[in-house]
Amino acid sequence: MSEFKSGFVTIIGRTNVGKSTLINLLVGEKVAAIANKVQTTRTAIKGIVNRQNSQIIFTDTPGIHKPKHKLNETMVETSFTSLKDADIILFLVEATSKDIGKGDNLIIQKIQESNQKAILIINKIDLVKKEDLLQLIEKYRNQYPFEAVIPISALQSKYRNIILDEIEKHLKQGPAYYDIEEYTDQTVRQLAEETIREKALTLLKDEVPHGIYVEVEKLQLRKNKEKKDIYDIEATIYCIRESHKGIIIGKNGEMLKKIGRLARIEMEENFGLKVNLKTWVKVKENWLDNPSIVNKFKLK
Ligand SMILES: Nc1nc2c(ncn2[C@@H]2O[C@H](COP(=O)(O)OP(=O)(O)OP(=O)(O)O)[C@@H](O)[C@H]2O)c(=O)[nH]1
Ligand SMILES: [Mg+2]
Repeated sequence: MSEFKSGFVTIIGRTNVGKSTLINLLVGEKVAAIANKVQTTRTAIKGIVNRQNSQIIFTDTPGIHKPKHKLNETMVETSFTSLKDADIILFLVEATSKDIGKGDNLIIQKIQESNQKAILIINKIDLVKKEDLLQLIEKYRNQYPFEAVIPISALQSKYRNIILDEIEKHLKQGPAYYDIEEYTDQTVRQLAEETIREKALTLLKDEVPHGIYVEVEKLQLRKNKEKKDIYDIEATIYCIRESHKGIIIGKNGEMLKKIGRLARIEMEENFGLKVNLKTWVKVKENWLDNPSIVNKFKLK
């Protein structure tokens, strides 16, 4: 029998390049919120992959960007700190970039400082022509000695095993750190908060979704009349302005209903049981710079 291997893999990259889409693809479960907006992921999230002879623990991180407030600063700090715990780094970039930008160069510098092995993943190849992709690969290869360069689309499952096989090659002998039933380090409460926030991010525009955080106040498991398990979940969506509150609730409460409905459907699917979800909206000005709230997102 071949030896069992395990290791920690941190996924890092600029905001919106597809890191969370990739961790979900690799784990095969919804562990991280995805949105076509910048700064979707706010904290480090673990996703666990169990293979026949290995266990790989991935960490999805907030996208690297220029911080504008305390929350942003904490997010970027979390991402760079997560590099230190990694055995292998997956550096994710977008195939649509013409050159290696400032943010990507900063990440390369941090990878170098970490002294860890790094694999470059070029994502969103569905959006580019082959010759442009080859040029970008060449540029990155000249910039840093990556263990491998893998062009992918995180929307296509055929790339899953290509990435996992490559990672496995670099893993060292080690134990399974997590039970095989576990696929994330997040609690049901955190998953619920992120699901609601993801739906708000997807449905809302401009700066409204970026000023949102969600807090689950009640999470209770009970049996319904048919003796089936059901979660009663009550959550508050906090936003930074009174005008945002109006937008989140929407005309006749339509927007809030829509956010709640989509979140409930996804939670029922992911948790495998019924969910009874109630949501409220409250204003909390300046929370983005409030250390006691921002600490919630800090690396623990
Ligand atoms: N066309 C295309 N879109 C993709 C691909 N992978 C991800 N996306 C989209 O890119 C957007 C951002 O994806 P996320 O996974 O949220 O990106 P992220 O890097 O986690 O973003 P942050 O958490 O903000 O740093 C979403 O709209 C995804 O659907 C891909 O291979 N091709
Ligand atoms: Mg993300």
